[in-house]
Amino acid sequence: MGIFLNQAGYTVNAPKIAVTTTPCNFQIIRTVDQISVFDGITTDGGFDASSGEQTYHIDFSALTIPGSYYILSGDKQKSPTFTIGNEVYRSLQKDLMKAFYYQRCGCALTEEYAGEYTHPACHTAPSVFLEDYINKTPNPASFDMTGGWHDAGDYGRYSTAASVALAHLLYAYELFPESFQDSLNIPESGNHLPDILNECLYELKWLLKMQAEDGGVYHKLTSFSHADFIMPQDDHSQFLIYPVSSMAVADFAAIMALASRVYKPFEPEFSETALQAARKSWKWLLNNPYIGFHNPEGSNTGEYDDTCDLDERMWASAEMLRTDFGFDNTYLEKLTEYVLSDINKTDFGWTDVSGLTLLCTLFDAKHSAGEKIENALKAALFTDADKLCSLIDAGGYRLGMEPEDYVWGSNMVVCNRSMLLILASLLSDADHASAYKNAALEHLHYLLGKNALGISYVTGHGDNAYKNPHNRPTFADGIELPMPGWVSGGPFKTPCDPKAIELIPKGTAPMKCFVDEVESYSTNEITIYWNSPAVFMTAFFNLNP
Ligand code: G3I
Ligand code: 9MR
Ligand code: ZN
Repeated sequence: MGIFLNQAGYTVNAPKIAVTTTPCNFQIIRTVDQISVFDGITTDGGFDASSGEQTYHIDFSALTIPGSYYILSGDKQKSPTFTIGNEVYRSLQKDLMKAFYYQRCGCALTEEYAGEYTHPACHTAPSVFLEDYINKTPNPASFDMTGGWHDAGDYGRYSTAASVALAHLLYAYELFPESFQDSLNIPESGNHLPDILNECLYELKWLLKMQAEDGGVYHKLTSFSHADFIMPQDDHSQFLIYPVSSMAVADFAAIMALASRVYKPFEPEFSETALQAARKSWKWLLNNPYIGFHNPEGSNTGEYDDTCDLDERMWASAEMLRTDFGFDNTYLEKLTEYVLSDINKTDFGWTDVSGLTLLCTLFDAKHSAGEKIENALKAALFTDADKLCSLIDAGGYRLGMEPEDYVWGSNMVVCNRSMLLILASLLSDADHASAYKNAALEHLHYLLGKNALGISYVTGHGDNAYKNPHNRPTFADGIELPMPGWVSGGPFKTPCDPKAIELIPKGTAPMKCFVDEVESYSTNEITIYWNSPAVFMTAFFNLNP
């Protein structure tokens, strides 16, 4: 039961289709005066495999007058309120981006910038190598590894997760710079950098500390076990430098090459440092095989284990080629080898970063990779984009998702697919561009409430936004509402935390396997790389309403 729609709202000329599960007449009521401004009857939306529901569509695309509304059905169901207007995603984008500031580690969050979500500096003690910690080495070497963003609801900092989040943000800035003019009210605001670059610099400077002398990059910096549900400044556990993984090295080379390019006009010195760091890690990659990562016995912090590093290496080669063209022939050699192999080319998550290759290469104004590689990447992009469009037309909730796609962090899959469709839209002719754009937009609608639970998966945005993210400060700070602008991981078809297992009956349809409970880390955590693709999406739609 219910009427499900984007609770943040719709841009004026966007198609607007809400979903419900019973056929009915409907009216659209303007909230200022409670007057009905539009009416109609539902159409058959078909069976939706991911929700297990027969759906009906409420199409009000023809309503293009800006304002605030809700839908009232013949059987007296009322939808959440929504706005029509071309600025509807502006505060959303700002909050999604500001969220990264709240993750800053190693500095105090002051009232001026953090409002009520203040806390003193956290995790400022020196770190030691995991090996020394396990062997209880007397007087172990210790290092200043402070800074960066907390990864998620935990206090760890992980190189691959960091790189992927940074990539979504820096590419968003590179493609849609006009969308990042608003101040985020962070300590650096008003300086010579746009705030997205100020915020990313905080993470990049930390990430540089994760590079070893020989160009290797440590996989993660975490405590041995997750902290209790306490504020970050109260977590005094020893932070540990875990071993190098080849995924971390390749992601590092890629993100430093990208950063070197993006920061060059603003911070030439940092740009040069990033380039030198990238070259060093590239060399490491040429001389070393795949090195995986697993936690040692007894350690339960995030693993980000990955059995294949070819997609990371492919992305690194693309970025090195574009930023450092002409410096080293191996960039193009390697890129050619990977792109012409049969590895996937279209994912944007932390396990599979292959799509970032496409993002880097197809938007390179110098066309450093050449036509053959560009064509191979384009073919992969459009094949997948068209598949997603067919899925949207086949599913009642109009989403490029299948039941098996509801993995841990399914909202990232949703956002990543939207990114892919946005790229397809940017790279195609006017006719096709609008179809891909509308397909991408359906994913934003899903995230903000057009889903079988009618939940907005962004804190503070929507009448029925979730409120209890698995986030340590949210639990420990004693403040009623969570910080705004956090994307939840979302439905997970096989939830594996005790709270979700207790509350979600076996056999529940994938799209409904979610609980808004602070304990549910497998359905309701937050992370930097679930927010970052949402920033990418909203930056595009704010510029192209
Ligand atoms: O790779 C397989 C794939 O082959 C298979 O089809 C699919 C079906 O379920 O599963 C895939 O593996 C999943 C993997 O993520 C990659 O998507 C695992 O089942 C799933 O358990 C795993 O979840 C990860 C989770 O950590 C547990 O390792 C999440 O993606 C990842 O976002 C999450 O990350 C945690 C960090 O460890 C710690 N910090 C918080 C963060 C968010 O919860
Ligand atoms: O809180 C942790 C969350 O950030 C991680 O994503 C998750 C998987 O690594 O683990 C959570 O911590 C749980 C731990 O794994 C098991 N004991 C309960 C912890 C949460 O209350
Ligand atoms: Zn911290």
